[in-house]
Amino acid sequence: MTTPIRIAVTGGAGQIAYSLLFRLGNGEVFGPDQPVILQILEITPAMEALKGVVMELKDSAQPLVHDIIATDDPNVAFKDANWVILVGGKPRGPGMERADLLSENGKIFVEQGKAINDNAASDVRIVVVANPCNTNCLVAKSNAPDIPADRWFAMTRLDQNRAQSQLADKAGVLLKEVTNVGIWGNHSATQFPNFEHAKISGKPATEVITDREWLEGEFMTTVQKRGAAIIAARGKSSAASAANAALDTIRSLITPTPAGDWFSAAVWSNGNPYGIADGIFYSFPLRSDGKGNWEFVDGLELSDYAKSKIKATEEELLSEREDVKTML
Ligand code: NAX
Repeated sequence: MTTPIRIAVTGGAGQIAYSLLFRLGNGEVFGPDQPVILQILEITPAMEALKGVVMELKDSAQPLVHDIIATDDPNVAFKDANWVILVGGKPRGPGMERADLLSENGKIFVEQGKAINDNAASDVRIVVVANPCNTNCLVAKSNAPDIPADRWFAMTRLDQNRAQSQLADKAGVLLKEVTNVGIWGNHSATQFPNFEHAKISGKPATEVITDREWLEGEFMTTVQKRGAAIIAARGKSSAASAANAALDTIRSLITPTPAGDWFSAAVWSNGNPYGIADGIFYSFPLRSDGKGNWEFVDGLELSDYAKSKIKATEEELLSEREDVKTML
């Protein structure tokens, strides 16, 4: 029998986890023959709610789920974990400044980075979803000195999926016709959803959608501010689409990237070919060999417009790093 893989998920009683947990054990990501053990972390006050989620997971009777561990101890949750999906965090409260949000979440990621370092499996890979995800990832990675830098990812896949969908709608084509969408920088309103290298049916997107004003205007702001638009419409932040993007991120890392295409995640910036500063988690277009190795997509020529965008989001990440420097 195939040995189960252990997947740790934090924020297990939250809304993203409520979509995510039920799809980790149904075979769609790791395959129909790969059993999983779910190791779910919550804070102590949410353990009762987590109990209910565990009951529902059991009631889903997914044959690939070999065990479910629910705990409020990070050392238990991350024990021997092959994948860690960090979803749990503190939301921005009323009157909270960005620096407060960074520092409140930073404390969580110091502790969790250490616990991952001390407990996870030697092949562990970590995807950070909780916001501000790029800088949370930086804090956790900085507190996990034994884990190689290339195992850490902050999620910008939801932005990529949003951008792909906007381009497909505008061009009136099926989603699969839109490729080479890359998200650059921070998962925030400064991100650059790069339409200049995107393709639609194999042609440059800018040749298919000739309305440059729409691309630089409505397209960009729709992607950058989609999170707020969903809150305004639904009264709650995006959850199912965020869980879906986390699964897409993992799938992209464990399957070879189709020839000529790429996907996005924020990764350790050292060694990037675009002159972005070292020592931050910055989203780039990436390719994976499907065996756990990824590389930067090299050689993309950036226009002056693109250069100004990728710089602005780099500056924001450098300033976020400044805000958490005591935790690194
Ligand atoms: P919820 O508030 O529904 O759930 C978060 C859960 O995390 C809560 O149950 C809370 O008790 C738990 N938690 C808090 N501190 C914890 C800790 N130290 N250890 C373990 N669990 C802890 O939020 P949800 O809607 O699920 O969103 C989770 C995170 O994803 C938020 O930070 C959110 O901002 C972020 N998002 C990131 C996105 C991305 O694209 N990267 C998009 C969606 C989402 O906004």
